[in-house]
Amino acid sequence: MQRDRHGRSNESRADADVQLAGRPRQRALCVAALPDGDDLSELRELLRTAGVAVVGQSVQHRDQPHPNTYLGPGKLEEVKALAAELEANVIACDDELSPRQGRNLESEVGLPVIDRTAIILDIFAGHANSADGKLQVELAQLEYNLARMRGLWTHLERLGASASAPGIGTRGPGETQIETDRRLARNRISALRRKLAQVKSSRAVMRAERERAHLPKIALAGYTNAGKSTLLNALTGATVGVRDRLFHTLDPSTRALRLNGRPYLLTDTVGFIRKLPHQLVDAFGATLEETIDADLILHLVDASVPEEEMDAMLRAVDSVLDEIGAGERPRLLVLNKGDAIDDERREDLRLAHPDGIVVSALTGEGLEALGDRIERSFRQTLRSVDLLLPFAEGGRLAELHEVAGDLQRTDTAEGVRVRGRVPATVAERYARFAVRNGDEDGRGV
Ligand SMILES: Nc1nc2c(ncn2[C@@H]2O[C@H](COP(=O)(O)OP(=O)(O)OP(=O)(O)O)[C@@H](O)[C@H]2O)c(=O)[nH]1
Ligand SMILES: [Mg+2]
Repeated sequence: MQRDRHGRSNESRADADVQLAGRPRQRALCVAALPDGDDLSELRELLRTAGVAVVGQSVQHRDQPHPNTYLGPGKLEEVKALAAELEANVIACDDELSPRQGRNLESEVGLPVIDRTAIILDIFAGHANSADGKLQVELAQLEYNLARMRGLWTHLERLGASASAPGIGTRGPGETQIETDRRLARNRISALRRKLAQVKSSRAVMRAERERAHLPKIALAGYTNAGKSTLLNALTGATVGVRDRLFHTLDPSTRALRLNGRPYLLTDTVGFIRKLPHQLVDAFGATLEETIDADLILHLVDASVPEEEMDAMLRAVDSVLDEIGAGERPRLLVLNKGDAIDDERREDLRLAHPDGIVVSALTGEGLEALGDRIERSFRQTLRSVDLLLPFAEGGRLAELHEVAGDLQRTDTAEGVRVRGRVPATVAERYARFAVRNGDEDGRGV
């Protein structure tokens, strides 16, 4: 089967095209203001995922986008002509546009403009399945739209103010409508925030239940389409949906994972992207908490793409992890799609990322080694614990046995005294049963 550099097969692309057939086609001309280069492949991929056809692209090299029109005046003329020639009916911009830039660009080129954030929000809206996911997307979309309404409103306000004296009759007729819309949007935003807060607390309950199982938690994080869901399936035998499209997974799913008989919990969640709209990071806070909470983060990256592209993806994920407060969590770099790279690239990867581990979630290559690395990283944190489990907590003993392997147990009058070595995170969760702190006992035996 032929694959392109994204490891995508021709067949799966054909599938996507078949699915799109029958839908009214938007024909987009992609534009971007970049310091250098002209790679808009990701924007094209986003549009493909959103079901929009791409008819061409135009890049202007500038250090910063034009503050009023995004592109400079000369370039705007060129884009207008190109759009007419290619029969584009929409302009797609690779950055989030300020409300003003969006408005001006539309009127200069005479076509509707969609920016990167709107495209990503649209994809999220199409992929959200669960009730939570839908709420989160709606919130992000409303916030995006509210900012644009405000832009329009200030614009009209300025028109009104230009009349002789402000007062009754100077307010544009559109303004009151917009104020109403804004008020409705704000009310809806507050309602959504309240609902999401409930979701968050019920998630916290679920998490607390899982924590009662005291299992070490691992989260998959990575750029969208890196293969996170494929890896979850390969490691746990789960059947989480996998598709060659961006942002296929929006809802977290957690599965039990066993490595050499020891149990862990593995969570797959929403993918990251460069310039991830902050509205989404905000709205998906509850979902992303699964990542923040993990004892170990597997940072998965598609290693089959060129080095610079891979670096950009690694950096994008790092910055989102920082932003959500997971920057300091222990991390393991997993270089996926090893089946799609040649020996030379493999060697380059080994030199550039000595700590990384090459795997293929598709063929299973490297998964055993990955399992060993996961185990090792937990083993490095092993701490001695000396616990007294009251008889009423007898069920925990079995859990502890699973996580710890060797346990010394003695029955006493108050309960079962247990000594053994467990990963630091597990030790913390059992701290309240501690007879003596593991640290006093001496680490690293
Ligand atoms: N060649 C190759 N393709 C892979 C591998 N792992 C995943 N893929 C493909 O990459 C695409 C994306 O895989 P997913 O598992 O859906 O990726 P994801 O990271 O969960 O993506 P999102 O949920 O969209 O963030 C699919 O077409 C997979 O078949 C791999 O090891 N090798
Ligand atoms: Mg996925």
